[in-house]
Amino acid sequence: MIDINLLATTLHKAVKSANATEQISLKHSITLSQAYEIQHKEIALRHEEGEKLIGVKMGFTSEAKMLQMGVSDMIIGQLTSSMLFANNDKITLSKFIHPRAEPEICFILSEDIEGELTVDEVKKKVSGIAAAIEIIDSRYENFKFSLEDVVADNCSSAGFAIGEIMPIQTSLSDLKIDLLIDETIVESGSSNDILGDPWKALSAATRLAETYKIPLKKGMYVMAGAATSAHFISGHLSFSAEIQDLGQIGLAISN
Ligand code: OOG
Ligand code: MG
Repeated sequence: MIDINLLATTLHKAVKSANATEQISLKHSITLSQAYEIQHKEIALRHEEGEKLIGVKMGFTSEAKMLQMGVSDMIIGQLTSSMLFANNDKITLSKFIHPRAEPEICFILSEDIEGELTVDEVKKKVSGIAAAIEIIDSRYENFKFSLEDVVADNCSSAGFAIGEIMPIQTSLSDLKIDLLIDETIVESGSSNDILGDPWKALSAATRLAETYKIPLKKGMYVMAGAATSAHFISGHLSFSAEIQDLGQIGLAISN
């Protein structure tokens, strides 16, 4: 028997204590829909502590990420108010377990969305686009997981920051995307690496949000998923994302 509440509480404690926990799949076999139930329960525990849902994130929308983590399906996670940082904020490493950074594109929703929308439809539901950086921090030992494990762990969501919000450009074709650590480029990719077109990630987010009952509301952030593989940030001073036409966003690191 799977105890959804217990598994969610264990993951929530791992978040709060910044101590890794064992992969669920080593002991239990859970389905994808049970994994999303655990994710929802962990988010409910955050709500009880006063956090708010402020967006969603897509995961594994690029081949680079699928290869790096050894999984091959798109996933959706939930972004809460405690995860949002402002440009140049200093993050405290001890609040994370083994954080990694990855460069992303973020959409801001101009209206509530219900149901699955096509690429053409989602383009009319966005008020702005920004360069973004995501901090992922798997709550599992050694950053190892199955697809169900990572979904239960809210897709490793731990932090994010967005740059200046830009007006919508309907073509996000072939924009250069760089991840910098200590001001040196460590990964380079293209917006085309995100499902061939980041707008497809937003359309996919509407499908997964509908399937797994995650509300998409006006003003929410939707992260399209990393274009490159992610890098550990421990031992460094800063990291940033630079995206052609969208600008840059960076965070500083303290111990
Ligand atoms: C899971 C999160 C994946 C992305 O952008 O593909 C993700 C992980 O790699 O830990 O955020
Ligand atoms: Mg990501």
